Order: sequence, then C-alpha cells, then structure tokens
Amino acid sequence: MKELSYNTEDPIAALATGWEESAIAVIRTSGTDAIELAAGVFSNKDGLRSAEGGTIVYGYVLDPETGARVDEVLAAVFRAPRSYTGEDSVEFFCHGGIPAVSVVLSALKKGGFRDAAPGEFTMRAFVNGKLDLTRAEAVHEIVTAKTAKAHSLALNRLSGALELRIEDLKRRVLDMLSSVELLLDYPEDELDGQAGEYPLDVQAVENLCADVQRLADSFKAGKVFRDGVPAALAGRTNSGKSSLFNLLLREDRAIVSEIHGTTRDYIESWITVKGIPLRLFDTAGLRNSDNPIEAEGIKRSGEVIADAGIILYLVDAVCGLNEEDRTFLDRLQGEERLIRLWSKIDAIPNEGAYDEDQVPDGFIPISSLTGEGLAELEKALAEAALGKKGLDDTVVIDSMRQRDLLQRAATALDKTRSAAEEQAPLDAAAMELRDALDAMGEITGEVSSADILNNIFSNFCVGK
Ligand SMILES: Nc1nc2c(ncn2[C@@H]2O[C@H](COP(=O)(O)OP(=O)(O)OP(=O)(O)O)[C@@H](O)[C@H]2O)c(=O)[nH]1
Ligand SMILES: [Mg+2]
Repeated sequence: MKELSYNTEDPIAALATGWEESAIAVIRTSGTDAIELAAGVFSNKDGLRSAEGGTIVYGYVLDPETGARVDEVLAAVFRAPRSYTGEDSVEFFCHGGIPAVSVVLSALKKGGFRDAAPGEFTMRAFVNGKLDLTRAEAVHEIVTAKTAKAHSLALNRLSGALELRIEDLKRRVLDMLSSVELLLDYPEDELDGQAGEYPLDVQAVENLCADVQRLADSFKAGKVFRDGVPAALAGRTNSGKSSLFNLLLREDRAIVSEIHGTTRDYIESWITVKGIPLRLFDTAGLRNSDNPIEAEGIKRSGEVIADAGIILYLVDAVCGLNEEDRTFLDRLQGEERLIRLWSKIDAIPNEGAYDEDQVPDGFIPISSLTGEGLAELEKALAEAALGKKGLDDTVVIDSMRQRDLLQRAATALDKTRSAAEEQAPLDAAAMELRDALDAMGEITGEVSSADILNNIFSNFCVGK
C-alpha cells in the first residue's frame, strides 16, 4: 500500500460526500495556495481570487489542459484562519454522481492539488489549533454514530465537553503537583509554617482518582452506543421467540407457526431500544433433534447465545417451566446478561387476565400478541446493556486510545494516593503525578507525536 502522506504543506483535495449517485457532491480543497490553485481551474478566476471568506462564487470547473468545461459548480471560499482546517480553502458544490465527481477531481489534480489522505482535513485543523484531539476524534465518532443517542454523545464531545472535563482533571493534578514540587524545590526548613505537613491530602487524591476512573469506565457505555450489543432470543421450540423477534423489529420478518422447530437457522437484525443499538438474534428452539439440519441449526444457535451480551430466555406461560428450562437457566444463574420472559400471558385461560402470582420470580410477563410487558422488557434490555445505573453522565468517551490514557492516569493517581497514605518520599509522588499529567496531555493532544496522529487520523474517511 502506498505510504500515506500527511505533509501539511501540500494543497489537498477530496470528495467529502459519498461516492454514489446524489443531487450534489461536495469536493473540498485546502492549503496555503488553495484559492489561487482553484482559480486556475475555474471559469471566473478573478471572482474567486477576490472573493471574501465565507462567500460563494458561481462558475465552471475547467480542465486546465484543454480549457473545456468540466462541471457547473458553486465554489465556497474560506480564508485562513476562518476555515475548517485553518488554511485557505475552497469547497466546490458540483453535480453528484461518480462521473461528475471524477472529472472535477481530476481537473483539480491536474491543477496542482493532491488527493487528501484519510482525516487529513481534520488533522490540519488540529495542527493549526482549530480543535484539540478529543474534538478531532469526535468528528469521526459523529460520522460513524449508529444511533441518534451515539450521535448526540459525540456532538457533546465535539462541542468540547470532554476537553473541558479533561482540562478540569488536569488542573486538579497540576495543583497537587505544584504543592509537591514546592516542597521538593524548597526543603521544609526553608518554608515557614509548612514544616512537617505532608503536601497531599489522601482523600483529595482518592477523589480525583475516582473521577478519572469513572471517565475511563464510561468507555463501556460509549462502546455500547457505538458498536451495539448482541442480544439473543433463546428458549424451547414454540416458546414464542420468533413472534417476539417480529414485535421488537416492528416487522413481520421471522416465520411464526405453531409447529415446533419452525426456526432452523438463526436470523439477525438491528433494533434500537432507548437509543441503544442492539443486534437481535432469533434462534432455533432448543430441543434434542434427530434431524441433522435442525441439529446443526441448534448447534449454531447455541454459539450465538453463548456469545450474546444479552440473553432473552422465553418460557411459554401455558406450558410452564420444565427440566430443560431449569438446566439452561441454572447455568446462567446470577449473570446480568440474562433476561427471563414469561411469554404468551394472554393465552392463559383466566377470563382474559393472568394471575400475577403465577409468574415465577424474576420473570417478566409478556405477550407478543397484545404487546403487554413490552415496556418492561425494553427497560430490562437497556439495563442489561448499560448496567443498573444506566448512563449517569453526559460525558462519555468513545475511543480506546482515550480509555487507555485515562486508565494510565488513574493508575498513576492510585499510586500517588498510596504514597500520600504512607507519607512516602515526595519524589515518588511527584513522578506519578507527572505521569498522570502527561497521559491527560496526550488525550487532548498537548503532547503528541507524528505516529500518534497518523494512527488516529488514518481511521477517518477521506474528505474528513
Ligand atoms: N396467544 C399467543 N400466542 C403466541 C404468542 N407468541 C407466540 N405465539 C404463538 O406460539 C406459536 C409459536 O410461536 P413462534 O414465535 O413461532 O415460536 P418460536 O419460539 O419461534 O418457535 P420455534 O421457531 O419453533 O423454536 C405460534 O403459533 C404463535 O402464534 C403470544 O404472545 N400469545
Ligand atoms: Mg422461531
């Protein structure tokens, strides 16, 4: 593969919208001479050269070799530093569709631009101080968000919520480090009044460590909203799995019948419950089968169930629990991923209403026919995905890089706490505090290297 170039001197161009048929496509350019180079392939050259930042000029993109009109476009002009990248930039709104986009891009390349590498626009914005790394990463997270909730959490980070949170934590570390360093620089006997006092308060260090740890742990919630959770319906044949699958999908997708063993192969679909993306699996009913095809389906379903983050186990209320159910449930006893469902409660002959006492402990009564119990089930699904506390903060992280750095900071702070508890020599505490500070500096990009940046931005799409 060609080595990606992130040389920030080059003028770059890339399609920012999708490679597909569309009404309009946006092609972005950026670089020190972006406006002059764009004028070189534009019909209204003087119009473009003299355009104020933030204005639009109408014209044609021309092939710089033949002078032929390539597409009719609008060109938006941005002047440094008031642009996305912080450099001069022209964005072309051209006709959509792959042929139109290809010819405009090719004219721009002949005119002196090179193809932008993935994330290169955002990387320049970072290098030019338009965004810190948490916001730069949020740009990617917004584009790849799977649900409205994931999108709103990423938007929160883009507006700087995470940056502010990290800055606040960093300031607290810095305050502690300063008080330690003061004593290191000026031994106690030179400082009146402070002699004998250890400069770190154990409780304050512990609180700070807990706050950093909580932010590190929010990665789990971030991941739930980003990647979703696999949730498998399980149970004996005919327990109502496919009916519930269809109800949760709000779509008549899986075949439902009163014949035992209707579902042979597992099927899956994405659903969203309380903003959480769930990959829902309908599986083959569990029973001993002589039919080799059904047996294979049951085996595969078993693997899906074993790997699922959430297991919805259905027991037909009309038939009640049997030995097979008990064996299965006993094996998952105490696991948070298990949700037990007492299905088909509408079918219990009791003058149209079921007797709550008949529902065994820990089971949620539901009916796929009437929809009864659906709200309870959705609540349980959200709880199983996010834990009982749910999402208790609007700032969550969504990047493994950030999680690892926060974990490093939390570990360093925990060591600082031990040092403070033991009133250990101050250099040890100072070293840990400095490490915590460095780790946090890396999160926002205050401390960074070309490798770190390439790593982050190469995950972006081209044009971002
Ligand atoms: N009254 C009533 N009938 C239901 C309900 N849910 C499912 N059934 C019926 O129960 C039978 C079995 O339903 P399915 O959804 O196919 O059950 P399954 O667990 O997918 O069965 P297999 O695929 O064979 O493992 C069908 O005749 C459904 O119409 C319910 O909530 N109420
Ligand atoms: Mg089925």
